[in-house]
Amino acid sequence: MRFDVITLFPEMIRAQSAHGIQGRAVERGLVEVMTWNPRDYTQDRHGSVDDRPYGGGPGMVMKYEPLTGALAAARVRAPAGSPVVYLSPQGRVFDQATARRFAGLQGMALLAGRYEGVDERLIESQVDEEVSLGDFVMTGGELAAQALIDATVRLIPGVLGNAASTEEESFSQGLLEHPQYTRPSNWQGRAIPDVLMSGHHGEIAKWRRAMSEKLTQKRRPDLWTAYQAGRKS
Ligand code: 4FN
Repeated sequence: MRFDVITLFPEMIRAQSAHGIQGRAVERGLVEVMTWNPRDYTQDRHGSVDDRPYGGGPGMVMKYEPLTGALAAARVRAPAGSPVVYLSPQGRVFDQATARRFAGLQGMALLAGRYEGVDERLIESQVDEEVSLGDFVMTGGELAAQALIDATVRLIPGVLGNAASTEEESFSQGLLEHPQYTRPSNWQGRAIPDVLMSGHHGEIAKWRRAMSEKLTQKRRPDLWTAYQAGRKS
């Protein structure tokens, strides 16, 4: 899968595709991440990527021309059918189902904003979908793009060593994870639950399931409600 990211800070995007599971996926040719900087597509002598908002007010707005230039260049390289996704607080909140949908694509272009955002006409004419990371104020869309890429890449077949680990984990089924423990079995007087030492795989699975359900009910009643609704259908 290929990601084309339009950003004024390409180093931010490159940093994460150089490390960990994403780094290995890139090395193995399963994932390609390319950045396009609007700064390289400026029209005026000063190379400005932002300008004052019509109607006045604080802050600056990302200019249409440098963005459309960067997007046009990205589109030449992007696989056919790649949607243009704008990371923005106006978008639908990103979730695991959306990550799954994106992981089925050949490619996608991600637009990360800065300042107060981008000229609305660019969104109307060039953006296929808006996606938000959540309800908080950020200074740029890069971190949201990184989060989207991270969650999507690990779902691409072959990226994680063990195919089971992607969808077997509780969260993929809509539940929180049960508590995890590793050695030593007794740490400063704190022992681990006996069942985990029993070697009884059926009992361990039952305990983990029960813990996942209890934790989800208590901490995330919204997830619990959605999980129960999903089970019935
Ligand atoms: N943020 C809100 C209301 C009004 C503005 C913002 C805000 C960065 C380019 C957008 C923020 C949050 C989640 C992108 C927030 C996200 C952004 C995101 C984002 C610079 C313009 C801006 C939601 C609090 C009501 C700045 C809330 N997911 N504007 O943050 O890009 O993707």
